[in-house]
Amino acid sequence: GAYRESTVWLTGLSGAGKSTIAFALEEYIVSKGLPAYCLDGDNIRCGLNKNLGFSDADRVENIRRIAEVAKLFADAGLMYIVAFISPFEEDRECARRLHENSQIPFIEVFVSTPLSVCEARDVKGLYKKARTGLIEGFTGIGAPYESPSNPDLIIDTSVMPVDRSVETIIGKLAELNIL
Ligand code: GGZ
Repeated sequence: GAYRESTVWLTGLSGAGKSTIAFALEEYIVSKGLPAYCLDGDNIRCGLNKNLGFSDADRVENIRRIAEVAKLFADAGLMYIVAFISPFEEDRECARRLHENSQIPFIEVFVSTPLSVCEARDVKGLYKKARTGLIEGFTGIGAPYESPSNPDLIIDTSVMPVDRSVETIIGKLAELNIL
């Protein structure tokens, strides 16, 4: 099938469902014989960005590098799927501009699952640690998350299951003639 190199950028709180959606989307695209590659905090923060923590400055640098890598991968012909909290609007806008300057489609997906739901899930126990002060500056508790003002899609996994979320993104990619 035909496809266009592109970056799908998922943003949202810890536990919102970004990585789950990202890897399910990757699996779908790869099952169609097309090249997709997914990056999330678990893989990139252990390697390329292992010298970065969670201060504002480090998050800015984290997102800057990821945006550059995404652009290069997309330039090389891949459909890139990025799943980071990416809490700052300005950094996400930089990532968008970087792509658009190279004529690479950039699709920002706001995974808008509310804090209360993310915290109730607490898959890794990090919210509990943040509430008890064991982690300082946890996004949504002691550090800000700036919701996107103009995302291409909004997905709330507290009301939409993963398969429907993936279908919604695929529908958007089809509408944009990317997939
Ligand atoms: C937010 C943190 C923090 C702090 C560790 N704040 O649920 P997770 O574990 O897998 O997702 C979170 C991940 C966030 O990394 P990102 O690279 O996506 O963040 S950013 O875009 O803001 O640079 C969480 C874990 O790392 N984690 N400490 N203080 N998330």
